[in-house]
Amino acid sequence: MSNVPNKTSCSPSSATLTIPAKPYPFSFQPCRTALLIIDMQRDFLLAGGFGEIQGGSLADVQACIEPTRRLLEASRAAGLAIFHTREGHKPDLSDCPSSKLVRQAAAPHSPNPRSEKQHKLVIGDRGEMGRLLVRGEYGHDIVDELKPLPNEVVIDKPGKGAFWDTDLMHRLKAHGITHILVAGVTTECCVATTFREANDRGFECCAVTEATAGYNPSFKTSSLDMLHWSQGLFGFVSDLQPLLECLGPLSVSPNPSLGDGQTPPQTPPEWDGDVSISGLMAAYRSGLSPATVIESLYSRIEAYEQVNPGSWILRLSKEDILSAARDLATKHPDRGKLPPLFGIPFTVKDSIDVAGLPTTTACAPLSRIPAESAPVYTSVVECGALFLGKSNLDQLATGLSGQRSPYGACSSVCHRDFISGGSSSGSAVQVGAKLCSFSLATDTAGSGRVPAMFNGVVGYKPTRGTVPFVGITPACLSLDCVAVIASSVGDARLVWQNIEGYDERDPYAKPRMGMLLRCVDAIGPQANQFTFGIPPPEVLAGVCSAPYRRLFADTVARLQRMGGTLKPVDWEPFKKAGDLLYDGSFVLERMASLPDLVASSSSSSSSSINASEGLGATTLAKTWLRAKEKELHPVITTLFTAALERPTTPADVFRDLQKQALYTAQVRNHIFTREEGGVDVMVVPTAPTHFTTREMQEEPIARNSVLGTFTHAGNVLDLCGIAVPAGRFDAVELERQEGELPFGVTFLGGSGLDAEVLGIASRFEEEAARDGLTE
Ligand code: TIU
Repeated sequence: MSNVPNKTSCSPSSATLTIPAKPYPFSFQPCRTALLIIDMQRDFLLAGGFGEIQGGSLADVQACIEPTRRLLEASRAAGLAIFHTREGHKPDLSDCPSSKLVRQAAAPHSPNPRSEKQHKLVIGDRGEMGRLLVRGEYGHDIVDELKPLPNEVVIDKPGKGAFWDTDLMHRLKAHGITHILVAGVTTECCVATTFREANDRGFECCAVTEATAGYNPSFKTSSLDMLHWSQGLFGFVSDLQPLLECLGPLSVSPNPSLGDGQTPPQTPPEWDGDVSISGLMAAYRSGLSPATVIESLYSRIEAYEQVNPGSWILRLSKEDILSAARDLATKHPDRGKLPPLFGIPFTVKDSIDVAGLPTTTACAPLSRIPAESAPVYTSVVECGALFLGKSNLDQLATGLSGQRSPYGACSSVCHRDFISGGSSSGSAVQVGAKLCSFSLATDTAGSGRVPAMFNGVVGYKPTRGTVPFVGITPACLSLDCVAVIASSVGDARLVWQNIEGYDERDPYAKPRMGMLLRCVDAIGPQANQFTFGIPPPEVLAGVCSAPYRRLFADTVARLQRMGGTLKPVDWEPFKKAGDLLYDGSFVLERMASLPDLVASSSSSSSSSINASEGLGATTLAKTWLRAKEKELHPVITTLFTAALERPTTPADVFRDLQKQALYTAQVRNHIFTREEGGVDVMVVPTAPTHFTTREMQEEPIARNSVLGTFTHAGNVLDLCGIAVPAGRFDAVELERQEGELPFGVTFLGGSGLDAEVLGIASRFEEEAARDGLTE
C-alpha cells in the first residue's frame, strides 16, 4: 500500500493508492475515482417493496447497508465524487418496456411454492411503500442510512444497467472520473450489469465485497467471481477493510470533529481572502461564515472601484448581500452537508436575466426588467452561490475589446493601459481582481475566452446547447453560448456541472442522449498521452505579436513534455468558418431581434417606428439604429450600419449556412476524431496580441477582428473551448514602460468533447503552475 501524506486539503488527493484485490491489486487516484452506489432503495431493501415481490432474501441485501454506509462515510471524508443510482420509472411508465413490465408476472406458475407473493404485483402497482419502482414514491427513495447529500449525484435509471437512458456516462466524465468503486444491490442484477457496461466505456471498476449483496448468496459469489475471472475480465473485486484503511488517512475535511448535525464552532475562523471555490468551500466546512466573507469582499470591491472602475452595471448593496449570506447560513446549519456552491460569490454579465433587476445588455433602449431569472442564474443560486451584481459588457454582447459600452470602458486587471477584452469585460475583470469566485457570461465570437486571457483567468465555453441559453439577451442566437469565467479550470468545471442540462425552452438545446461520448482511457500510456494540432506557422507569424509567438512556442514545448503529440492539421476550415462570422451574412442575425423589440415598444415610444407599416427587416433595423443613435455606442452603430448596407441576398444566407455545415462536418470527421489524422484538441493562442485601450480606439473594428482570429470559429463549428493562462511577459515587449501582461492559450475540442478538453486543460494548468508560470 502506498504512503499517503495525512494532509488537510480541499480537494481529493492525486496520490495513487493501491489496495489488495482480485485478480491483482487495484490502483486508483482519489481525485479521479467515484464511489458508485447502485439502487440502495427501500423498494429493494425493505419489506413490502419490489425486491420482496421478486422473491428476494431481504436479510441478505439488508446486511450490506452497514458496510456500504461505512464505505460511503470514508469516501465522503476522502473527497471522492459520490454517485447514487435509483431504479424506477416515470409515473406513466412510458419509459418501461413491456417485457420488463409483464415477463415475470406472465410466468405460467411460480417455481417456488414459498413465494406466494412473487409477481402478484408488477411495476407501477401500489405496494406497501407506494407504487412499485415509480419515481417520487416512498419506496423509490434511497434508505435513510445512505441518504445522498446535496453535492452528490443521483442518477434515475429506468433499466438494470445504470448507463441505459441516463446521463451517467456524461456525469462521470464531467467529473473527470476514470476509476469507480462499486457498491449496492443486487450483485447479480443491476450491479453486475452496470459494472460490465462501465468496463465497455473504459472505466476501471472495483466491486467492494461486503458493500454489495443479492437475493441469493451463491449468485453474489458467482457474479463477483465472473467480474475478476481470467485476470480481470471486467475488473476488480476487493474487500471493504483494506479500502477503509487506505481512504482513512485521506480525510479532506479540515474539521473532522464537525460531524452530522453539529453546529460550527463558537468562534468562526477568519477569511484568508482566497476566493477560489475549493478554498472557500474548505473554509466554510470548517465554520467560516459567508457574512464574514462578504464583509471583507465588499471592502475589496469598493477599493478596486477606485483603481479600475467600470466593471459593474449594477451592484447589490452590501446590506442586501449580507442579508442573503445570513439567510444562507441559517438554511444550511450543518457544515458537513453543504450544497456545492455554498456562499460562493458570483456575478452575471448584464445580458443574463435576474428577476426584478434590469437587463441592459449595455444598451439602454433594450433594457427591461424580467419577471423570471435565467436558468443558469437560478441553478447556481439553488446550489448556494451568492449573487453580487451585474457586469459590464460590450454593447449587445458584440465585441472582443471591452471598450464598447456606454457604461464605461474596462482595462485589464494586469495593466491599466491595456484593454480588458470583451464582450464579457466586467465578468473577467471581476474574477481577475478576485472580487468574485466566478461570473456567468456568454461567448459567441470569443467573448468568454478573450477577456479571460487579458485578465489572467480561465474562460470556458462548453459545447453549445448543453447549458440552457434561456433568459439571456441574444447576441447572435444560433451561435450564442453561455460561458463561465473562473480562476481555475477546476472551478470552471464545477460551475459547469451545476448549470448544464437539457432545457426544452432552448430551441438549440442538444438532447444529451444524441451526443457522442467517447470511452475514457483510465490506465496505461493512453491515460497520459494526447494529440494536438496548432495553427500553421505562417498564420501565427503573420498575426501574433513577438511575445505571443514566443510564449505560444513555449506552450507547445510544454504540451509535448506533458505527453502531447503535435500533429499537422488543416487550418482552412477554422479560417473559413471564422470569416463567416463577421464577413458573411451571419452578422445580420445580430439584428434579428431588434425590429420585433421596436414593434412591441412602438406604442409607448414616440421615436419608434411602427412594425405594422410593413417595412422590411433591414429598413426596420436601420431606422431603429438611427432612432437610438444617441444611446448606442458609435462603434456598434457603424458596425451594424455597414452590415445592413452590404448587399446580402437570401441566397447568400443559405450559401453561408451550407458552408457552415460543410466546415463543421470537416472538422468533426477529419480533425476531432480518434481515427488516423485526428487530434484530441486544437491549441491556439487565445488572441494574437494585447492591444492598448488607445490602439483599440484608433481602429476599433479592424483590431476587433484581429482579436477574434483564433476564437471566431469556435461556435460556428460547434466546438467547445477553454481559455487558460499560459504565462506572463514584460510589457516592454509591447512597448510599454513597466508592468506585466498575461498570455493564454485556448484548448478547442469537438462537439460534446468537453470532458476531454477539460482534462487536458487541467493537466496543462498543473504543469504551468509547476513551471512557475501561474500563482
Ligand atoms: N431484480 C433484481 O434483482 N434487481 C433489480 O431489478 N434491480 C437491481 O438489481 N437494482
